[in-house]
Amino acid sequence: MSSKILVIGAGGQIGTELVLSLRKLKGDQNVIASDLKDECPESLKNGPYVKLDVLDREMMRSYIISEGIDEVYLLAALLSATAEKNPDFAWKLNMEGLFTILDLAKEKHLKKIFWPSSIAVFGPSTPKVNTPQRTIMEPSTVYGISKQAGERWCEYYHNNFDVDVRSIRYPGLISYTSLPGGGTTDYAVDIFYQAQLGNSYSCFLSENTSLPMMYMEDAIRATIELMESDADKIKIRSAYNLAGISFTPAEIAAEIQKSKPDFQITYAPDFRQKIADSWPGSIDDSEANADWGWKEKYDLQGMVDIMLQNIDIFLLSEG
Ligand code: NAD
Ligand code: AKB
Repeated sequence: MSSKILVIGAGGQIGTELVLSLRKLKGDQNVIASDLKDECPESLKNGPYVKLDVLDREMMRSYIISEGIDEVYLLAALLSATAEKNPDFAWKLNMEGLFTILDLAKEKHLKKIFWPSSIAVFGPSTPKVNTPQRTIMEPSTVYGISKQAGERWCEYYHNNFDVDVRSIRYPGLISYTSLPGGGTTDYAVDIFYQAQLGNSYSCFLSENTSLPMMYMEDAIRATIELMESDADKIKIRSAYNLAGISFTPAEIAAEIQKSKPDFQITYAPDFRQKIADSWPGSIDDSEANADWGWKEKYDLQGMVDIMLQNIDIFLLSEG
C-alpha cells in the first residue's frame, strides 16, 4: 500500500511543485496538500487539500494521527528577508512546527519526515568558495539560526529516538509556477518577470554578489530522490549540501540579454545585501553525490532558457 503523505505549507514556491510531483509518483489521493489558506490553490485541485496551521500543535497532532499519515514534508516557514523584519515570529514559526512533527515521529505516528534547511545555515566566517558539508557555521540571520538549530534537532531526534528525518540545504530556488516567498535570492526570479514585461530591473543585490541557486525541477528531483533512498544510504541526518548553479546578478543578466538584447539591469542594494554577503558563493555537494547519487541537470543557460520560455507575467497580478 502507498504511503499517505501530508505536505505542510503546500501553497508556497516549493509546495506547489512538490505536491504535483509527489502525486504523479504516489497517486493523487495519497498526497494531501495543506496550508493556512482557506482555498486550495488552483494548481493543486487534482487531489485532497486541508487548511491546517502548523502552529496549532493539537490540531496538527489529531489530524495526522486520525488520518493515518505516514510521511510529512514540512515546508511552512518565514524566509530570510521576511524573517529579519519579524524575528520573534520567525523563530516561533520555524521551530515550533518542526518540534510538533519530530515528536509525532518519535512517538511512531510518522515513518518519515522531510524538513528543508538552507544555505542560510552558513555565516560570514564560513569559507565562501566551494563551502564544505562540515565547516564553521555562525549564521547571522534569524532565519539561518533557525535552520541551523533545526538541523541539530533533526540529527538529535534521529540519533536518540530513531526518527527517519531527511533534509537538504537548498540553495536559492528558481521557478515560474509560483512567486517566491520573501527570501534574499528572490531577485533571481523577479528579474525574469521584469525582462518578460520589457522593463529594466533594479536589483536589490550588487552586481558581483555570487550565490548558489537551483532550478526548481532539480530541487524537487533531489527532494524525492533523497526521500526514496534506502535509509542506510542517508549518512547525514542534519542536512545535505546541494551545489546547484552559482552566479552573480551581472552574470544572470548577461545570460538573459542573449535572448533579450535590450534588457537592462541596475543595482540598488538594500538590507538584503548584508544577508547575501554572509552566505557562501558556491557549495561542495560531494557527500550528496557519494551517499545517494545526487547530480544536478540544469546549468545557468539551461535554467535561463526554460524560465524565459515559460514565465507567465499574469502571476504577478495574482501574487
Ligand atoms: P514559501 O514562503 O513560498 O511558502 C511557505 C508556505 O507556508 C506558504 O504557502 C504559507 O502560506 C505557508 N505557511 C506559513 N505559515 C504557515 C502555518 N502557520 N501553517 C501552515 N502553513 C503555513 O516558502 P518556500 O520557498 O516554498 O519554502 C519552503 C521551505 O523551504 C521553507 O522551510 C524554506 O525555508 C525552505 N527553503 C526555501 C528556499 C527557496 O529558495 N524557496 C531555499 C532554501 C530553503
Ligand atoms: C532565502 O533567500 O531566504 C531562501 C533561502 C536560500 O533559504 N531562498
